[in-house]
Amino acid sequence: VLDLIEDVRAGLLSPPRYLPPKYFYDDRGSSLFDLICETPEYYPTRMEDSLLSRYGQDIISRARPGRILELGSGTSRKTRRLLDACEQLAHTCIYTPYDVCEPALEQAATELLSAYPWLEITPLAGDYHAGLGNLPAVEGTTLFVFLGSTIGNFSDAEANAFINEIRQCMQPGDFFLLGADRVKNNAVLHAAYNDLGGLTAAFNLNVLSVLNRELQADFRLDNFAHEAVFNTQFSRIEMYLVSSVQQSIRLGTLAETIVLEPGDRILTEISRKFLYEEVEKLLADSGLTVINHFEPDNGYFSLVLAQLGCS
Ligand code: SAH
Ligand code: AVI
Repeated sequence: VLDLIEDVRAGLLSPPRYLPPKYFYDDRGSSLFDLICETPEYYPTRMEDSLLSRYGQDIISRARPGRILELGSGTSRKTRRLLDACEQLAHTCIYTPYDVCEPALEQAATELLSAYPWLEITPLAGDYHAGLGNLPAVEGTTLFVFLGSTIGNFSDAEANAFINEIRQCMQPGDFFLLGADRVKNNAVLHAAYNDLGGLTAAFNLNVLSVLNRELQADFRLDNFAHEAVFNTQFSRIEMYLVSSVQQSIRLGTLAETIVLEPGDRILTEISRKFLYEEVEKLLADSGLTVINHFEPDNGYFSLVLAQLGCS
């Protein structure tokens, strides 16, 4: 809660209002994200999953990881494609999922253990911005994995800082597998963040329930509307909660009140869309060497395997 108090003080009390995206992911938020992944409009999960199926064996046979360490693993559903590849290649390893959402981690660990009895799972619960410095050491190569284009939820500076931090944790010869969503037709992007079933809207609004619960706040969810628009200039989806009425909201724990007019907005997430070269640049800027850059025929998504050189 201390992080949340600080982040709400910094971002929510005065315009431009914003919240960091990690607060979406309480138990309900993670479940809603999972449902979003199954909507016909949200293509990134299917695209990445099929790249992982198709190239999983290439990735595992190249990296031969002693450990797969996944950042923001959620339910680890797509990671199964890498574990399938391990099985096909008779390769065993340790899997370390790292996520801020403990219920998702627990569920993933239980399900993976029954599907892959040979797998050793050592979950890490917490904020990956805080704890990367003291990862437990393991024998052999580590394959760091960051899927789902979660990198797109960071600003350029944050993304560079984050990949640099990972690079600091890497031993020479370690690998990094990054999934990143690409720039594409505006209508496709818009639909992906405005699914007709309203799941993205529910996911967005759920962050207000988190604030209500954690900060003794009294946000009324029906006083807000979901808005997600593609900002062409910054090449990113911007997701907002827009106040539909004049309202004041009490934040009990902070002893603060927020007053909102109709149309006032809270930025809850950015989701950047990258060019092919930009994805590679993110990795190269941190001193990583691109080994393979996988993409589907339509260029909708990038899955890039990179390595820290042994020089
Ligand atoms: N990798 C999965 C889930 C993506 S959703 C996929 O590709 O489908 C983003 C995930 O990152 C969520 O599970 C969320 O709980 C986690 N997450 C977000 N911010 C985090 C943080 N600061 N530290 C650790 N995990 C975080
Ligand atoms: C996790 N993250 C990469 C998702 C995205 O697409 O930015 C979260 C999401 N937000 C709305 N829909 C999905």
